[in-house]
Amino acid sequence: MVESSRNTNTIISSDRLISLSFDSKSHIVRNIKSTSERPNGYPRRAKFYEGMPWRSLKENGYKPAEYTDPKVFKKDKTKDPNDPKLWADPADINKVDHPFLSFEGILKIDKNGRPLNPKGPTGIEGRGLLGLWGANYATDAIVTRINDQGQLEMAIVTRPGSNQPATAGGMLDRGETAIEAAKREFKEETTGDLDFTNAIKVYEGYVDDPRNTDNAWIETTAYHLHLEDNSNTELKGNGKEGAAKWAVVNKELLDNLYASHANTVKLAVSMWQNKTHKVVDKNGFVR
Ligand code: RP5
Repeated sequence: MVESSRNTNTIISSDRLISLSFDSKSHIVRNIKSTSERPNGYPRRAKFYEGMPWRSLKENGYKPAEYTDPKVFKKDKTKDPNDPKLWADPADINKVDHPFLSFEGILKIDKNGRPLNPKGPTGIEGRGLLGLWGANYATDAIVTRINDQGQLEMAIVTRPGSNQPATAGGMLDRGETAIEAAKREFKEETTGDLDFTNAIKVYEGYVDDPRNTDNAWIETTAYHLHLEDNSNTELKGNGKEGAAKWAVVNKELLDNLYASHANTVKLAVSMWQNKTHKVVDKNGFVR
């Protein structure tokens, strides 16, 4: 690796990849993509008054369309509780066999017994493409290394359909812990078989995912694993998630990452900088 002759003190704040004002406590995830984007098949998202409490929305003209994808009904786990290939809740909210919990705190429940999105309305009711009423738990594996040019790189996959770059990740299988799922999903999506024992949990909470609805949304546990510098871990796509590859962690990548992955990657880099006393600049160079 080329020894960087750059001196950490010479990096001016505007050159930093992670601004000095970014802080895990002050940086919260809001509904932006969950109210402005929608996957194929979703109806248009209804408009609503920002900041209006749930109880006042419908009397003030909020008319969200009801939508649950047909494949969610097909995957209703009450059809055969022992079939691991069935992952969705029943359509009848009163037959749901789990409490409505969230990393974001106590959830509001509407008059029909449906859990309400902790970040507010999304313009669509029902579950969309998500199987569970309420939080659908996922995991994200942020794996980084420093390349021969002295730049921070991370393993990325491309989302089917949108082709957006994303961290490797996925939904938790029944009975699986988040760290187990992170290792499994990373291997499934990149073929990289890594030891996540030393991975650091950098985020646990809501994801601003275009699939979210008023009654179903994604919450993730994101881990950061930094490999020894210029690790030669090879990455190969598995066809489903498209090409898996190493990409320099620069401003352009962060601006294009799927859902709120930019938030979790910024948290990971911010914590890594604090631990290593190094700074990543906008072009990904580590100083
Ligand atoms: C995002 O969707 C999560 O952060 C995670 O990366 C991903 C899980 O959904 P699938 O990859 O299983 O579609 O919200």
